[in-house]
Amino acid sequence: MPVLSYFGRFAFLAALAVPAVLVLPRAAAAVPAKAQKVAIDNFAFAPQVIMVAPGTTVTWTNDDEDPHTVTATDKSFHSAAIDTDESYSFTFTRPGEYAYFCSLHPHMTGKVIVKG
Ligand SMILES: [Cu+2]
Repeated sequence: MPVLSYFGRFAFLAALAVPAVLVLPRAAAAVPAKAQKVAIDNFAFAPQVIMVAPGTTVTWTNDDEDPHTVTATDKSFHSAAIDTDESYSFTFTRPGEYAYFCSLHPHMTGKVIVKG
């Protein structure tokens, strides 16, 4: 029967297409993995200000001989003391400006700007 065969083909294609339509927007909305590095060197964060996309994981690595921390001014993130050659990571999901400092040396300041 040509009509059934046509319908059968349509149903088969529709069965393939519907899941694709349901899945694709979710895949497109998923935040791709992003990473950004900040060095802690000579009692300073370098670069001092960075701009990242939402979903970015920022990793601070201490290149100094002294321990440092990465402490958000609004307390939204806070590392423990980071020793020489150790690192701390935080993933920024929400747009905004995140000022931070080193709680051991408060004159050390930096900022992460998360922009969508
Ligand atoms: Cu410090």
